[in-house]
Amino acid sequence: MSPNRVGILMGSANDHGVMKAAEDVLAVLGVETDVRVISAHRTPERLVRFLETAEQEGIAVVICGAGMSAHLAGVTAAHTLLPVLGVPIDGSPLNGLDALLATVQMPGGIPVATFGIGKSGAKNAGLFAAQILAAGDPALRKRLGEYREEQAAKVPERP
Ligand code: RP5
Repeated sequence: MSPNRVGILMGSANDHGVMKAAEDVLAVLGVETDVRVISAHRTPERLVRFLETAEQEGIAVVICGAGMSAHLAGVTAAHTLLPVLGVPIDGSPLNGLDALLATVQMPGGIPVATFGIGKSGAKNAGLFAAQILAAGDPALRKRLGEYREEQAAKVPERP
């Protein structure tokens, strides 16, 4: 098991369609993930149990995706010193604006790094988690550089 794993938590199995974007980009970069459905309000004990052993299990960064009055990232951050990245899910009648505000507006003292609403936010959270890990992993840093180069090569010069 790698000591540099990323925990990907989501409040509902219904969030997986969005959070898979984080899982997929981390797989491309060769970063191991531990993907769980954990709700801050429906399964609060499951969250505490996961965080109690997360560091021993090699989790170095946690990405949390949740919709509506999304408090998963904030409650996770309250229980760990690991960096927590929050992804607001766009599955509500307010199209994720509710989750964005709930995730980004953490009171001072318990930070959550908040990403954009939906799939692009999940993808960027995955990339950002890899960039955090790359600070201590030169091979991953190289793969991230190659990923950027491949991405640039796919952009046409003209429409
Ligand atoms: C949040 O409530 C979840 O993250 C999900 O986005 C939203 C609705 O959950 P479901 O009713 O679809 O399970 O806890």
